[in-house]
Amino acid sequence: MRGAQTLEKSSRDVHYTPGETTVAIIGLGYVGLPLAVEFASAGFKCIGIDVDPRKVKSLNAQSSYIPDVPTEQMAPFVQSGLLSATRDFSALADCDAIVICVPTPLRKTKDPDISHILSACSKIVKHLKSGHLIILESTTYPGTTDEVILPIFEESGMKVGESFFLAFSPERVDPGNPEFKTRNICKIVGGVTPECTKRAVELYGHAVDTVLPVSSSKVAEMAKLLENTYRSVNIALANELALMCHRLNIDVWEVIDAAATKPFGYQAFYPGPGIGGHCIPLDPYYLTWKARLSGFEAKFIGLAAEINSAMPHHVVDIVSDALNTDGKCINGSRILILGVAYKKNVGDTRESPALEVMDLLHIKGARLSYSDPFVPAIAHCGQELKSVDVTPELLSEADCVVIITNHSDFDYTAIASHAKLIVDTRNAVKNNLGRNARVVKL
Ligand code: SAJ
Repeated sequence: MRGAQTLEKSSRDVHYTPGETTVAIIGLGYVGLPLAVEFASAGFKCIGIDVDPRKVKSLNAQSSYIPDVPTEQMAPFVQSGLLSATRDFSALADCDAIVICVPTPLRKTKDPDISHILSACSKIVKHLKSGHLIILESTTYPGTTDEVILPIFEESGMKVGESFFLAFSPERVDPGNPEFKTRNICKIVGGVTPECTKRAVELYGHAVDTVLPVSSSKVAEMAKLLENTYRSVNIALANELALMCHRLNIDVWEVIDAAATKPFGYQAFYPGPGIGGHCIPLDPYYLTWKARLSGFEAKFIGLAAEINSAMPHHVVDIVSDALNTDGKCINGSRILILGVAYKKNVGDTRESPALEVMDLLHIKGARLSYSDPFVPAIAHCGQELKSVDVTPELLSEADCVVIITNHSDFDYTAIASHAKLIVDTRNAVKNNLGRNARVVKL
């Protein structure tokens, strides 16, 4: 990879050796657990530290709770003692490197919430010892590593780049991605000092195929935010185009497919019911918040987030208009939601737009049910709603079927032939399906 650095090793540069080095991974979620397994498979003793006793218990019982980490891949490392988990931060005393993979959500005010990072660092500093390499992987705003975390560790009296080493390396895990896993996704690494960068590059070089050193932790923090803000902005463009095409009575999906024939200079993004997940809805706010602190208003990024977060309301408007054409209103209508996960073929409902669409429809009096093969139950308006099976009867009884998440498991031919009215926010019901239903697309 251009700019990537292969590891030129000499004895003075070797600090981390399989069989001798112990790596601590703080946070055993969808980022930390795959990383722990990669280090273990490279021969490093790996200690996972998590505040959730269930994760610790499951790992030590050789049972994986992360779909991307098969139990059969993880179990042998637990069995051999290479991989273990604990809730006790004192285990850090036996570690040489510490990687922090904790969540970075947003507060209700859409401001960054780095409390999990601060909590981890306040525990690490109690066990900080000479030679420790600490790497933050959690997505955060530029400056977190050297303006917030570094002072916490330097309270110990130790000097960064000399007695301990600190770097940032963005996680780039894409849950469910069959092609790109932790090992074969280029790892960007930016240290607080050149020696910090060098040591982090050396360590990751054992667990990841390609490592790219950059000049600072800020560059590494910013690169991650660019990656995901790029998606937010382009998805917002697709959503705004959909709003435009809806008024102009143009099929936005056909427009996008036509544009996608351009072999260069264009990447297809698609409109949808809004954006969900743990990254794209949040990351741009980390960027705009930090920019605002330095007196810069990132208008473009903020507007994109506004457009994306307005999409659930647009979906409800389309449902209302579609029912109205049938002489019905949302109030009292039986509405079946297909797919509540935040994207296709996953079971994660975090920030899922489906939940907001359902709340808005509930407020307007809809009689709601949902089906999602990946999500057996959700909390909805203070009660538990269970996923229902999609049957011909259920489809024909519904006044409107709303496709929010286009899981591959759904039988769209059957849906199109039994439903009366479909609002399709993902272009899932292709035009060529023999259908009884009237289909209204985003
Ligand atoms: N979405 C659209 N239109 C699109 C693409 C996505 O509406 O054209 C929606 C999805 O339905 C979802 C949300 O946006 O609700 C986010 O989708 P995503 O495809 O960005 O998936 P994520 O949230 O899992 O993003 C992750 C990110 N990975 C990391 O942060 C490490 C992102 O950088 C990846 O590019 C993305 O996966 C991916 O490519 O799948």
